[in-house]
Amino acid sequence: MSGGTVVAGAIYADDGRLLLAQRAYPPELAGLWELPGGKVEPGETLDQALVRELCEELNVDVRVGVRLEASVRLKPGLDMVAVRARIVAGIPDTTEHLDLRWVDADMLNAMDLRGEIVPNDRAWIPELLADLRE
Ligand code: 9L3
Ligand code: MG
Repeated sequence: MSGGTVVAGAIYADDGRLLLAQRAYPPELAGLWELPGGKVEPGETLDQALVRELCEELNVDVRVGVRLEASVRLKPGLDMVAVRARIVAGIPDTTEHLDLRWVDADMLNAMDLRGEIVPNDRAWIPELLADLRE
């Protein structure tokens, strides 16, 4: 149950903003904001897993882009990576999350300072801010 990889999507809209999703569980993460995603299943590539997860969680079809540099050790044997993506079909919907929000650099930075981001996802904030400020 412990081995594997979690893949998360840094989804950018055409206007440059980034999609954040508010976790509903577990209790210690509920209410905090993350890059949406989930576990890579046996036999899947990272990209395939991200497409599946974002379809399941947000009801959108995405085109996968370039990975973020930072990877995160969630626990021994379970690592998390993030991949940039764009929506090619659908409008993001909450099936598993409490809420969704499109943010620019200032909004993301303010949310981080207020402690509203899932702690593990904070490793990506420098790269996300750089993308958003491009
Ligand atoms: N996790 C952390 N940040 C994220 C994602 C998608 C997931 N951006 C952590 C939370 C859970 C584990 O990875 O402990 C599995 O994620 P999920 O399947 O509950 O989304
Ligand atoms: Mg998930």
